[in-house]
Amino acid sequence: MQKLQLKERLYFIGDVHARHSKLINLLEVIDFDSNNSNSSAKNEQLVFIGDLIDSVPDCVSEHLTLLNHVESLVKSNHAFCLLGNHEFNAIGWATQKGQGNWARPHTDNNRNQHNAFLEAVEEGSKEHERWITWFKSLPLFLDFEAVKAIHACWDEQVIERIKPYLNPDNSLKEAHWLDAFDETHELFTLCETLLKGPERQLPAEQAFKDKTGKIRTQKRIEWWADSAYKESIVPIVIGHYTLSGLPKALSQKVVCVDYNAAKGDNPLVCCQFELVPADKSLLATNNPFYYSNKLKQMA
Ligand SMILES: [Mn+2]
Repeated sequence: MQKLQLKERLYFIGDVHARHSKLINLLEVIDFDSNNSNSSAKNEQLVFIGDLIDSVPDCVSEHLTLLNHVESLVKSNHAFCLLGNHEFNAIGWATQKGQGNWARPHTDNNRNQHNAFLEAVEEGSKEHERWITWFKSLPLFLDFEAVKAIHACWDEQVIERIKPYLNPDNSLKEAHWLDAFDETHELFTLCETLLKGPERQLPAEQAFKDKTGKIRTQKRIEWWADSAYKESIVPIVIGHYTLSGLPKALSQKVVCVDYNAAKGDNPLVCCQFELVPADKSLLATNNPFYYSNKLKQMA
């Protein structure tokens, strides 16, 4: 993996799901102003945990301002941004595999998962292409040595196995995007585990409908509490699991920063980590959370 240009402190920001106004508000709360050299931003960096985009119709207008903002923060080394399953799926939707076939099938359900993004960029436009190209450049995981980050699941064996498919910056090599959506290719399962989390097969009578109406025959595993996953030496930060209530660590070593900012006036959450001085005994449970003020519902 290529060497990261790090500062002293990191803020891991949960799944934004196109809520740009909540991000603006959160950056005020932590006094992070990349344009002001007196702001604490000079010693700090943000880590977006993935899932910048969403389907909610009332956030169409926030997609482009959010994407432009995050891209410029990444370019200026004020931030890192991980690939989330929503960006991953959007890439598959926009990737053609020969004659009218798409890496991710153009079903209504697959469209509905990111139709606000498609509407915001205008599907098939140059703007659409530009953001798909940027999504493809995002890393699948980041190792900051004192702390690690990934969208859904840090699985050491899967990470070792996926490395040959990755560029030095941990983005997927251009030649392998079709394989990532091919269920018969090992890359499909590797990506599913890292970006969507491991699942287990349910008995037929326990199948359920998810929030999009799709019948699910598999259930997400709480991998951080599963003995099959060896406890990491350093803390791991994830998003993806849409928690509720007051932010707290999932375990001694795993923090999730996704508190469902997509919905209503739920806050956008971030968690702070100190890199200097690097504390090797760092426990995830010691790190403070910050969250955007609850926004008044716009009439
Ligand atoms: Mn997700």
